[in-house]
Amino acid sequence: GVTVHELSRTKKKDTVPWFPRSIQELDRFANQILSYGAELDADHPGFKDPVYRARRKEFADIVLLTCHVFVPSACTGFRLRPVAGLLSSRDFLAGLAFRVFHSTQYIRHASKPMYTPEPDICHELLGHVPLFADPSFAQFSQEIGLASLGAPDDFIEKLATVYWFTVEFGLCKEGDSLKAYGAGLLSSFGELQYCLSSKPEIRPLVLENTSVQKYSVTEFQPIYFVAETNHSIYNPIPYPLQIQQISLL
Ligand code: HBI
Ligand code: FE
Repeated sequence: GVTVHELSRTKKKDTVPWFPRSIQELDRFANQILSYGAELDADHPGFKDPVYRARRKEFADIVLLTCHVFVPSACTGFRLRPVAGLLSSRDFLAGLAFRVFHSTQYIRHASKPMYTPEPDICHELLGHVPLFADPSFAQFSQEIGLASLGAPDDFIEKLATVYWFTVEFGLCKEGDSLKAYGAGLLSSFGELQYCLSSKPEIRPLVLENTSVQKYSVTEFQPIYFVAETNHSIYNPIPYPLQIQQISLL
């Protein structure tokens, strides 16, 4: 005979304790922590400090509210790899080929909270990470990375420029409205308002033109490119068209 054991989280006789069988199943217990602070020993300074306990609970509660946005990132297999600052376009794009996104960890200088010329952790987590949850966006990111591997410098520059005007500062159409999807816009309170105002120039995304457009990294963009939207808001460029256009560059 064959003995069948039931997987169970309750400690019934003859059952195997439940265990995760895929990375997604870790989500099942991510929110089931033991009672707040129970792991803090009675002689730990945090045990008797109500201000500390309240702050800790506040952060944990914020995570419960937000993590549903971030958890699906695991679905596309994209990973964040820490890096201490800006990488060259070639190196940064090469990471994408392996579904690796190089992410800074530091936070912008306190004297200018509304603008940073360098990526910082706010930009990475508010701008880039949520987009990686979308399978077609993840596919597009990997594709632009694969196209960069071993490519000559002038081709890398074009790919980096396309990346700039799409992933970083792209606008798209959603029905009749114009929407921002670029990470540089989603992580900038000021530029998000500005890009949808009447001030900047809006041009259609045509990769032959977009890939050679000059840009500045130290001020709001004077020009944005709008993708005609198709399937989902995170898929500004239909994937087959993307491959075709990349090979045209
Ligand atoms: N380096 N660390 C880091 N993070 C980025 O987002 C980044 C980069 N180097 C280049 C880059 N982004 C892009 O703007 C393009 O040059 C590919
Ligand atoms: Fe960025």
